[in-house]
Amino acid sequence: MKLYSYFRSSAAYRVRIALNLKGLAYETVPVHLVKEGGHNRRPEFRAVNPQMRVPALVVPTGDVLIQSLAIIEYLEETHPEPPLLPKDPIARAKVRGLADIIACDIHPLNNTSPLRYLKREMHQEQSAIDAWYHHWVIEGFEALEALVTPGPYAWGSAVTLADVFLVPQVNNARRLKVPLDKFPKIVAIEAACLALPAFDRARPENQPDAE
Ligand SMILES: N[C@@H](CCC(=O)N[C@@H](CS)C(=O)NCC(=O)O)C(=O)O
Repeated sequence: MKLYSYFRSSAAYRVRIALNLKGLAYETVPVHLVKEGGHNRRPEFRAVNPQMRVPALVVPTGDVLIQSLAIIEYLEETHPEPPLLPKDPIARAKVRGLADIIACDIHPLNNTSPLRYLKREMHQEQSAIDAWYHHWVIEGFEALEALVTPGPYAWGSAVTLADVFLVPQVNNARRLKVPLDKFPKIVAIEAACLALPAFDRARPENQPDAE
């Protein structure tokens, strides 16, 4: 498989973790999201993913899959072991709910395109953009801190989709200097996950395009 990725992209980081957890080999194709206005905007990448975002995964059929959640669900369906969702339907919905806080409510407000739009089109100062970023992360993390049940992972003793989404978002929050002292459970879950080789190998600094 071929993963179009950028070392700092938290959405690509999710897919890297899932591929590693499932023990699946893949080749990284780096797409620089910043240099020269973003290599993701070049026609050759637009032909891969018309949305011009990473991740995109080329699977063995030759199909290109986009959107980290859809990609990870494909991996779960084609390679069910180890499972990323519990068996019980209620627990599955709760784990999906944790992942969705990040995928649907935190990340879309804070990712590259909206932040760039605030700066260029809305002419906001960097301090206002940072305040916006911090606000949405803190609001989402407050909910997550109340909902997770570390044991030591976000949903008990097995790694789930919730951890796959949480660890990259925490990495992002650290990079943008969001104070994490109010979130001891989240920080403990991150530490437990990063002790696993599948998470460690997926870290931004361990990618071939890391700067
Ligand atoms: N919802 C998408 C988000 C993908 C996304 O926004 N990726 C960012 C990097 S984290 C990106 O490629 N941004 C480039 C841009 O917006 O120009 C997913 O989960 O895959």
